[in-house]
Amino acid sequence: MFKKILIANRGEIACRVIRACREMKIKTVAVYSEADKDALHVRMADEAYFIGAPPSNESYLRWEKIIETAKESGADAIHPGYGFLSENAEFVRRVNDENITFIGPSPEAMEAMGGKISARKIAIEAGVPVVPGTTESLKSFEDAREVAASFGYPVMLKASAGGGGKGMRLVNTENDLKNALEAAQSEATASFGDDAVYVEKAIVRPRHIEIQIFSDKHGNHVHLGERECSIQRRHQKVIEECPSPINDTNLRRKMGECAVLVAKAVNYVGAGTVEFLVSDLDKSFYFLEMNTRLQVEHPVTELVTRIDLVREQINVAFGEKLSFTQEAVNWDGHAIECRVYAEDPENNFLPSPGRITRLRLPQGSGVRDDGGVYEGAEVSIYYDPMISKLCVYARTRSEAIDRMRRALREYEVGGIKTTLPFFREIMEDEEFIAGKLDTGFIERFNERKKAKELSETEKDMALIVSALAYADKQKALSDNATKPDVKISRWAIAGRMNSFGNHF
Ligand code: MV4
Repeated sequence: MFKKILIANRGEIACRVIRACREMKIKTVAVYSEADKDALHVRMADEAYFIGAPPSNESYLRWEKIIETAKESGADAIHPGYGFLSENAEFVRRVNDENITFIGPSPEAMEAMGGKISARKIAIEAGVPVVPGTTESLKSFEDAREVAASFGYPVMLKASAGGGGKGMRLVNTENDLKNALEAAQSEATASFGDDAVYVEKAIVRPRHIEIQIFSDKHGNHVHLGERECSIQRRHQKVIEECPSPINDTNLRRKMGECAVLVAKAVNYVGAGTVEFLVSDLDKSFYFLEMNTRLQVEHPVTELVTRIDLVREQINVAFGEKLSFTQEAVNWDGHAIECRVYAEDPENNFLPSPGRITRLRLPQGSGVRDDGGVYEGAEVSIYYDPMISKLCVYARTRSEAIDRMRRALREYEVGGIKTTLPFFREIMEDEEFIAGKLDTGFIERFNERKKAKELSETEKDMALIVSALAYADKQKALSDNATKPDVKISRWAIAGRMNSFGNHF
């Protein structure tokens, strides 16, 4: 087995990888920027090396510095986590050139899936359903108009190099096409240095469901079922679950088989995720793209399958066979993840950096919190402001929701604003509870919330009016009566405190 692994990342995922390494008796090497001198991953690793200034491109993206650090520390493998260098094929080649093992797929597989157009071609070739659309970039507005007309509106324009909704435009009518095309192309050029844009038929209110796949270097490919990821804000996932509320054994098997076909087509190695859009009407599904990394939301799959995905990644990268067969994978119970961010939900989710002055983490049965901070730690402005992934696990979805409510109530963060209050509201939301999840969920949730707040204001006003009337009446009575001597017992005060000593 590897003796020492360098983790080319920070935050919760660096801590997650260090934990797996420790269980496997593998030494760990952290790297850190100026902003992360006191970060949790630095404290947890066996060794830590300074690699540069706070901005990512001066530290966590400096592949030459990272490879040099791996050599200096004697690491025999590099785990990239997610983000940063995790899907950079050139980095993988440089790592391999130094006889260091990159924990992940080959650079060829990464490149094949890196472009959406290339990924669509591979999926079609493999016999996997893709969203109806083109497999060539648009050459002109005329070209776009003909193609869009042939699929019928609404259509989606998507940048081939795109991700995170960048370079993506929904087009409802031909009148909007010209502006949308120009906007998508210029956004794609600015973000990715590649103006290739293609057309897909727009699926109305789809679910976003992904399949976890795993492959070893011996040609074994398996799937670990789905994750429901429909709840997104600005193309960032906020809540994920396993299983999907619309899951059934047949759909899971069919989607899983398709995901494995895609993995086979690129000789995939390691952990990967195949994303699909799913229509609620007939449960038809369409390949969207493949992510060639470990994903943020991997813990919900781990909780339901009880397979440690990071341990498996390390084993497979070392050349071992998968530790399980497809038949041995079984799914039990229900897991939900909330991504806790240092953002202010009452202020349009503005980042809320600063020192965490108080941190109380939820504990107890069925709770897993993958965090990257501690009480006293500083959340900086330089990186993604996710501070932890709160996951719960229970027998059923309904019990998992109860447990998530309880865990969210225990979770206290002081000094910075977090998205915890937002999750507390979602866990009470009727559509969430009913499992009616699709890409329009957050928008509808916000509308329901606004409507509810309006009716609350009306109730408050009615309450004020009746209180004033009551006060008038009391005053008239007290004019010829003596004031009673009211004593509030200590028991009554204690009864008005919640379990953490705070007044209601
Ligand atoms: C789509 C779509 C509808 N039709 N593609 C792709 C990347 C993801 N961030 C958003 N994507 C979408 N692609 C077609 N052909 C709708 C979305 C979409 C979406 C998907 C999942 C969760 C939330 C979403 C919010 C807006 C749009």
